[in-house]
Amino acid sequence: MSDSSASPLVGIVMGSDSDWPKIRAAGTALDQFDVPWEARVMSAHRTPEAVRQYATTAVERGLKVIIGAAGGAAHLAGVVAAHTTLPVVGIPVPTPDLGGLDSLLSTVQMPGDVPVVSVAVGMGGPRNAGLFAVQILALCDASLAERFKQFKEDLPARIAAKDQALAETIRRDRAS
Ligand code: RP5
Repeated sequence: MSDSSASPLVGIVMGSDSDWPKIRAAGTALDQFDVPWEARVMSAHRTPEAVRQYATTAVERGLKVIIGAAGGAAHLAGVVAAHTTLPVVGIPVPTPDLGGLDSLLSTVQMPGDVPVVSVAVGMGGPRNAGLFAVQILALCDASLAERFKQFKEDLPARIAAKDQALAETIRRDRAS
């Protein structure tokens, strides 16, 4: 768990509190690497002034990366990117009506000169947003870079353990 009193390096903004259960894996990934973060609810459409204020003051408040999550007409990450020089990662939130394709397209189809990188809708998307922020921070933090390298090196062993556990489950199922 990261030190919650430390100044946040990553800002997670979301269009609605209803997004949080779908994207909290981003915060969990940051906690895994003890990266301090904050999370805020604000909307490109419902509270445009709050978004502008947040994005324009992000650098002076010490943030290094902003993660913007929204669903439907998901313009939050793009509007944040319009107002800051920080790298912005978009999380397209799954939606009941169009399955998140709406969120994906409105997050990812940015015009030139205003980059937003987008992670996947659902699946590992929110976790990857957190991990991507860790990778950005690790460029200027040798100890974080070492931890991320160790994390990558440990992945094959974790998958091998799952492979073995699955073989054991199948063996037991067949025997019963
Ligand atoms: C978007 O509208 C939010 O990001 C959320 O995904 C969606 C629905 O918001 P609520 O109606 O649940 O507040 O702006």
